[in-house]
Amino acid sequence: MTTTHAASHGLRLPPGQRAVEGFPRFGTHLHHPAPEVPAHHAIEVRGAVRAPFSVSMADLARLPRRETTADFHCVAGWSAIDLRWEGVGFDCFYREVVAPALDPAAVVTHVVFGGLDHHRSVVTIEDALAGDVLLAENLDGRPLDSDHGAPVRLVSPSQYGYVSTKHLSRIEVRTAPPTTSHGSLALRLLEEHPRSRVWAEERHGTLPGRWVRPVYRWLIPPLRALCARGGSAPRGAAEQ
Ligand SMILES: Nc1nc2c(c(=O)[nH]1)N[C@H]1C(S)=C(S)[C@@H](COP(=O)(O)O)O[C@H]1N2
Ligand SMILES: [Mo]
Repeated sequence: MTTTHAASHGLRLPPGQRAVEGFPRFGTHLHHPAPEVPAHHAIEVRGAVRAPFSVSMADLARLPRRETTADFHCVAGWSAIDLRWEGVGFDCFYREVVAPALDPAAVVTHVVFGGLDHHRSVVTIEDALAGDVLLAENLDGRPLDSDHGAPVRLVSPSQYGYVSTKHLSRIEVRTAPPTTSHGSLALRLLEEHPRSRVWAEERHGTLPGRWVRPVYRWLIPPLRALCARGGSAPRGAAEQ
């Protein structure tokens, strides 16, 4: 199945986004080089399941494949155009692998996706099961490199980039949202929206998306500088 999000009409980009050349490495953990991938990488499934279990890359390879061509939108305001992802649809993974293992009494409301670098994203079950959400292993016909989330990442093109956890190593199914402690002022300023849908400009938990646009945009150059120091060669024109 192929899903194409790239609208051919004039309203191609969601509000407040600007296209960049190429696809920069970006994120919340840029001060570190991309994590080493263990030789036998596996995704741990835990939470509202009868017992936690691991899904190896070989297990994943046995599920039906799906391709999604979509633009990728970072909350800081850059968009990478026309990326072709290939992997396993998260709805299929959920139906085939997670659902049979669920605690029978559990009513799942949220899924938490965790990465090897401890980045994590919280997604409502409705958003996680949308048809364009993938556990992606390939980008533009090649296996993911470490910049973009080797060996497997979440890709949720309708939500801001921080949802798309790279180096995916943990999937936690939950019956309530996790409680996040926004202790410091800095964390409160960058409060995530519970849905994070790009076309609704849900950039922030409490403030209107268009208000926080300029603040997030200022963050791009310092974050890119961190990326360069993190040991990974920056490529493409990331700066606005
Ligand atoms: N594991 C992990 N996943 C992550 C991040 C991160 O720092 N670590 N950053 C997020 C953010 S904010 C963005 S915009 C995208 C960037 O993806 P890219 O580096 O492939 O461009 O990854 C998201 N997923
Ligand atoms: Mo981002």
